[in-house]
Amino acid sequence: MPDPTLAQPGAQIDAQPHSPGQVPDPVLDSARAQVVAAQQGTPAIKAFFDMPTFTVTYVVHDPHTRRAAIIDSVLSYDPASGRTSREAVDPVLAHVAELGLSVDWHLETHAHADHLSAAPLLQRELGGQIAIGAHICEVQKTFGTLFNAEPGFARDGSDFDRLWADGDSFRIGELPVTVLHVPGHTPACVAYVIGDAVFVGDTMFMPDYGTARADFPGGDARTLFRSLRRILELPGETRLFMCHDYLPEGRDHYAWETTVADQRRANVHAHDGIDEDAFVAMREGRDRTLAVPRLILPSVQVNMRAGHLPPAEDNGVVYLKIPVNQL
Ligand SMILES: N[C@@H](CCC(=O)N[C@@H](CS)C(=O)NCC(=O)O)C(=O)O
Ligand SMILES: [Fe+2]
Repeated sequence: MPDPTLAQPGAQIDAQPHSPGQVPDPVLDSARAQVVAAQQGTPAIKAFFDMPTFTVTYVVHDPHTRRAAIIDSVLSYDPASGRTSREAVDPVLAHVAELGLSVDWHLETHAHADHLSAAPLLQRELGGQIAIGAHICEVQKTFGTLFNAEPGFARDGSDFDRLWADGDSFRIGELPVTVLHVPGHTPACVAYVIGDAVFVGDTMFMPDYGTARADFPGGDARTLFRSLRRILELPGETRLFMCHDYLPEGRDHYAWETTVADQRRANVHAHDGIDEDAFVAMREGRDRTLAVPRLILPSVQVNMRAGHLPPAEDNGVVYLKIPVNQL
């Protein structure tokens, strides 16, 4: 029986831009051309759903070379005890070992506010480089100040091995990758266009859930709308992989894969025909009702350091801080 978490390649691809009046966007043109060219060389994608944080980690590999990337890994964390554990990473490591993959990249779509990244742990075990969008420096400045981080905490992105600018491209084995800067949820969000698949991070969620919140520091609803609609200019058959699923009412199973065409037709917050002002009013209104994520304080102070814990104190113990009455 086929593994339902192993995504299948898409069908015929529509190469034409959707909106004739759209402003020139050479980065998007090159991403669109890449999606078309990749029809014959689609990545193998395995999803791992972390139920405690509703996060999807992906292992993406080139079937020809077995070179791989791990996107948005999760280090399990119990805030009551302050304990980290390998619960979420062990199945990822088992998959990598079973298929004999060589992991070149640990890709973050953004500095997550709801879970700790496992990138350093995976890097220790598998090698590879940790990468995130270049605007992470803004996130590091904001949260470095909030957490009154030690003077040695670099706020220039140098904790990461690689910082992506909009339009950067690289390869996973023979698979072409284009990075799209898609701010709005956070200033540093990126989406990874890998062959014919896009890992959208926290821009949009499944069509029946809608979109990511835009009320974190440096977030902006109008910017988010432009970013997600930019992704939706890719060909209709382009496969889109979400970073979270929060199981909306009316659905009884978690889901994380959809297409550009499905989002354009059915995304409850941002389908074709919803204009920017209407989206912004909806998004800002909804954001006022959302609680602060359960793990935002531990997550951000670790993820701003590329997933590394803060330095140990002189007793050898690592502490995470809780700023009181600040959020
Ligand atoms: N209940 C979750 C919510 C986490 C959350 O706020 N997730 C962000 C993405 S990092 C989001 O956009 N959520 C949209 C929503 O909750 O409607 C938690 O506490 O961890
Ligand atoms: Fe997020």
